[in-house]
Amino acid sequence: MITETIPQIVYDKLSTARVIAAFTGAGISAESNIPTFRGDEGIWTKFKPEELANFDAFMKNPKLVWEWYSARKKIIHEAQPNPGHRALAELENIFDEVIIVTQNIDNLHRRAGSTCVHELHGNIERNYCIKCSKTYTDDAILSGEIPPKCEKCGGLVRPDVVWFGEFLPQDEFTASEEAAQRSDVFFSLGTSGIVYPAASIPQIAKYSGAFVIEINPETTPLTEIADVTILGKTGSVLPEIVHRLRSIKTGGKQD
Ligand code: BV8
Ligand code: ZN
Repeated sequence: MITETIPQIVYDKLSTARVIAAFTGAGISAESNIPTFRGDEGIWTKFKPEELANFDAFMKNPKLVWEWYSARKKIIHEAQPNPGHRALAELENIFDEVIIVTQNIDNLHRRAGSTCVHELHGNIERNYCIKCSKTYTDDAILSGEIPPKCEKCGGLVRPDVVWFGEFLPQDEFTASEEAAQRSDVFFSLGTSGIVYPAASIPQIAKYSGAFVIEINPETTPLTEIADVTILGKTGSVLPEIVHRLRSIKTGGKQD
């Protein structure tokens, strides 16, 4: 079902659910003014993410790749969690278990208050030396030369994110698969669903019997496995769902 409003079945399924999982992509952070990858806004539209977010590009032109990442770090440092992130964090007061599986590297789910977050593609606020693995915070990095060099061994420092052609952190991926398998309701939120193996997580949820709800202003390849696709923005649809859920759970007393 593809709809612009929230159908009753969403509330029926949520009211009997125990475990909720949410798979998120760049779209949930769009309303925090962080450009998505494949949208048409943002200063880096002339590059495809695959061209910059890969190790060879980094080794060939570490300065250019670092210019892209330091520009994104600055945008992310100024960004705030939006009502979509906060609604997901609020779900933890309603359900026994809420697990967030994110492709995003912006740390906004944790900053919104979510306590169980699996980061499939790393976290832009962490950096490490490619030679000796010494870790660096952004403060240490952004105040110095670009590309940053390791003070211990002189090696190149890189952002702690998963680039194209690189394996995802095994522990995070395994935990995300398990969350998908155990979820009663599985949200797919603000993702184009084209980057693998991350995009296999919603499929695992579906084939494990979860009720799959997609929220996105447009349909995606995941629409065909979703039970409901709500054509809308997460920053408004998720708070509406949580608001209505709270009143259902408190027996309809309006807060
Ligand atoms: C891997 C971190 C095994 C970095 C990212 C050839 C060689 C090697 C691999 C491949 C290959 N061909 C294909 C592959 C696999 C490849 C892949 O999937 N490529 C795609 C492009 C086809 N995957 C990999 O390489 C992965 N590793 O396979 O390892 C391996 C190892 C060695 C050799 C072979 C295989 C690693 C993938 C991870 C890449 N890193 N990010 C960084 O961020 O800088 S991916 C990047 O894309 C981000 O993580 C992002 O989250 C992710 C997915 O994009 P989305 O989040 O979905 O964002 P997008 O902009 O696409 O969509 C936004 C959506 O939001 C839209 O639908 C829009 O409508 C919606 N939206 C907008 N506003 C709102 C909204 N929704 C709701 N509300 C709104 N307000
Ligand atoms: Zn080093």
